[in-house]
Amino acid sequence: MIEPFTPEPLRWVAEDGTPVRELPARFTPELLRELHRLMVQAREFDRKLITLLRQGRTTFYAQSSGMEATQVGLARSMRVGHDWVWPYYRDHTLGLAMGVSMFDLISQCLGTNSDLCRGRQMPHHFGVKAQNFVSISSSIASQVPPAAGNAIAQKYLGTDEITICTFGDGATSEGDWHAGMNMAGATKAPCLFVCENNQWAISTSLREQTASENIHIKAKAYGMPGFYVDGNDIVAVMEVCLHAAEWVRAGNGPALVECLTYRVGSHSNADADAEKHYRTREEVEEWLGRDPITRLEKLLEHLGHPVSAEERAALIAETHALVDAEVLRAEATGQPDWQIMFEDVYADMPVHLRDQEAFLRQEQAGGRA
Ligand SMILES: Cc1ncc(C[n+]2csc(CCOP(=O)(O)OP(=O)(O)O)c2C)c(N)n1
Ligand SMILES: [Mg+2]
Repeated sequence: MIEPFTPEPLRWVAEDGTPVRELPARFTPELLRELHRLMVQAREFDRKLITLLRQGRTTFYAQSSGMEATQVGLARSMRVGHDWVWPYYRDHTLGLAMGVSMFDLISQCLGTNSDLCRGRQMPHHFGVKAQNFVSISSSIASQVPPAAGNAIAQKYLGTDEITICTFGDGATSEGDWHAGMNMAGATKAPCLFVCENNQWAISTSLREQTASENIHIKAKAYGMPGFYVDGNDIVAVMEVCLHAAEWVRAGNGPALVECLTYRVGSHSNADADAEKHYRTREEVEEWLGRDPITRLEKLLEHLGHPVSAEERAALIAETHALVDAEVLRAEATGQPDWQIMFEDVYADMPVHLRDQEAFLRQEQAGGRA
């Protein structure tokens, strides 16, 4: 039994890698190594995409470094392609761990012809139909009411699908968040809300964000259980999310999971060198010392299945090579033509858009007479 509303985050693995609760049988060395692989790949994906940003090949990126256990753990506790995910903009690691290909992600970031949205979305705001991974919106918490609506529809249709809705700590101050939570609670909709509490909303700290002691206690007001979990302990994240998802799937209504983690990098390319402006280097160093990948490596070592330095180096090199190859493959498909911005929305294009398209066509042909 996993208790909601605990004063401290639930944890399975201590920072030194020793289990503090019995490790469930599903955590075989093979699974733990697979989780490790996904987390290292995600970390290196961040590094490579930041390089692409600096080269001017993409224009926006929000890294998830430090938050890999939260996103990979959540991904591995859902039924991919069956459940529906309403994510937020830092969730590319969630997508990767759900099986979204690096090629699709990179194509979206570069806005090439191979991009599933063909360059119409802001970079790093992808959506992929195969995984029921709904298009990301930049407007904080705007995904929460439609996620509740999605779950209400699932309930009325009588499916055993559930909806998973993610957001940051900052999102919980938005009106949309409360409206969505209230709707899901009042209708007992099958929605698993997951707060990726990285303790900062750009430059606003968690303490400035809310007078509540933590985020998960807010669930009480909406008639749902709130679970508090160490978001840098992948075993804990998976166990709690699996438990909460099963509870939701069984028809009990929604649940909230708060994963306590930390964003070790900048918020996005809009605020490089974050700690110089709003947080101390000491704070960042402290959380770098609680790295989720290192903790999993220590657990594997404790269990007698260590990841060697050579294996880790090979995995990093392999990821870099894969990203490089997929960038070239995506760029080779070229940039979408300007006309595509008028396509795929209306079956019959409204008159104002027809006028705009005609205007642009004339401009492209050398300007108006
Ligand atoms: C409605 C709205 N208000 C403000 C912003 C500007 N903004 C972008 S990200 C962000 C911080 C969000 O923090 P959090 O929800 O904790 O997510 P994190 O970036 O930490 O993962 C803000 C205020 C926005 N995108 N949308
Ligand atoms: Mg945050």
